[in-house]
Amino acid sequence: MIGNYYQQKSSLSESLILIVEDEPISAMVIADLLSDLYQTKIVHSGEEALEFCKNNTPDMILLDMLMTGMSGLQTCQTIKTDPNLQHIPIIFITSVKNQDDQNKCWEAGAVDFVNKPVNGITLQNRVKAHLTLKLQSDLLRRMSFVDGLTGLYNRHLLDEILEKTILQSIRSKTPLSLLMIDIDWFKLYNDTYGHLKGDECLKEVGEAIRDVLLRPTDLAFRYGGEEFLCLLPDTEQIGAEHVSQQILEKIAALKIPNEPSSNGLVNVSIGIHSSLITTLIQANEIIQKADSALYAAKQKGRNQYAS
Ligand code: GH3
Ligand code: MG
Ligand code: MG
Ligand code: MG
Ligand code: MG
Repeated sequence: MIGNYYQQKSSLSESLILIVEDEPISAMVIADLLSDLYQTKIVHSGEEALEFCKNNTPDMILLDMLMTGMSGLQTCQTIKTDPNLQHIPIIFITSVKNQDDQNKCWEAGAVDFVNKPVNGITLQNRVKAHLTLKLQSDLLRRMSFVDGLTGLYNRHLLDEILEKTILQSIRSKTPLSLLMIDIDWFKLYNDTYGHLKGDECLKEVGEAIRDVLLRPTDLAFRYGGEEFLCLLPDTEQIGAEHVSQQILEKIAALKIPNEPSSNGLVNVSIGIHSSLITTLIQANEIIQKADSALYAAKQKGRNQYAS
């Protein structure tokens, strides 16, 4: 769920806390202590918690240790090995005092414990402290994944997720498309209009590319100086061509003058690589293929796509 990187909660009160507790009365007591301050959701088993997390991303999980079915420990272990969920802080709420059992929870990735019966003030303060840390680390993560100039994702995030995206498309047997986009004659643009205008142009082109991508799973990155990369999961060649055509049109419609270019405007060239990946390949192999296609588009005269 990469779309999450764009969402940033601005205040603690927007936080969603998932309470996982098999005793309904205990669950209600905990929820009552927190529901005026945060969004809360109660589920009664580890299985239900995992189901809920398929479509929701809580900011914190309060987890009972002893439950019928999946134990709290097993639930914690499962969440902490899921790349989409592992950043969620988990606090165990438990009457288990046994040090060995508690050690296992720490090892599984718990951030804290609150003892039962719950002291309301202690619970509220622990939750607040850990949610504050979570908000700050989300903000840092977001900053480290976004390019400062264009607001698109950066190369750092691409490196983090491309391999996972490849694995995902092998598993789901769906084609993956990559677009490598490069502004035409951009060195001459800078030479003609100056570097600051160049920066403005990069921003506008980046925004235009992002505007074309409508599916939440489509992602746009600033790959390098004046190069952008779009990652289009579950998209075959024809879909990638359609997106590329729209990007060419959207950028043409910006009508940013670039005198040295053949039509006097800022244009881009796009290299498309689409494939149904069946065996594991390296991330840089498919980038290389999109790059070769980009080279072909440049050779054919720029302001077009090629594959
Ligand atoms: P081509 O059509 O073959 O792509 O020609 P080009 O001039 O665009 O290609 P080249 O790779 O020679 O030039 C890229 C230029 O992009 C050179 C560099 O000054 C400029 N550039 C890279 N990053 C930035 C940036 O952050 N801001 C500005 N203003 N210019 C940048
Ligand atoms: Mg219980
Ligand atoms: Mg370039
Ligand atoms: Mg170049
Ligand atoms: Mg260029």
